Amino acid sequence: MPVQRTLSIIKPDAVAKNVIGDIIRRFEENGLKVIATNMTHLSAAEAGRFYAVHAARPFYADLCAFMSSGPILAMVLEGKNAVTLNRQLMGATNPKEADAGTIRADHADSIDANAVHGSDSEENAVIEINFFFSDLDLHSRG
Ligand code: DGI
Repeated sequence: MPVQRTLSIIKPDAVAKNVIGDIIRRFEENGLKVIATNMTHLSAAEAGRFYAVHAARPFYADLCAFMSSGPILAMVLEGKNAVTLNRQLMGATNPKEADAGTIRADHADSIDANAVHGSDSEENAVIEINFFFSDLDLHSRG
């Protein structure tokens, strides 16, 4: 399995619930390494740029408002099969459909406030990592 990088975001709801540590523990226990972190508070316009792919969807305005409602923790995770592994640890977008034991099953309240984001492909991971980080911020640890 290839070593990959992926972008993870702990969203405003999960930051507010003080479960940053629990979420990172799950990544580390499953072989993913945190190689960059950035706690930031997006403006609605910045959230809109990040989620531009969803601009035509009915939930776009709510999504941008939610993602800019408080601080988030953006991270780069590195490890074997990181993109898919992170998505598995996150669980389904709608927490009602998320498998037991996943981050969203345990910490998400709704399809809007669903605790975490994870890149859905290696291609998008590169784009999303570049949104938050420069090369100099990434600290690969082998
Ligand atoms: O990659 P995901 O976060 O699992 O899902 P996504 O990329 O399809 O959508 C991005 C976010 O947009 C998702 O985490 C929550 C929101 N979203 C997606 N589909 C819906 C939605 N929000 C509402 N209210 N309704 C939806 O159908």
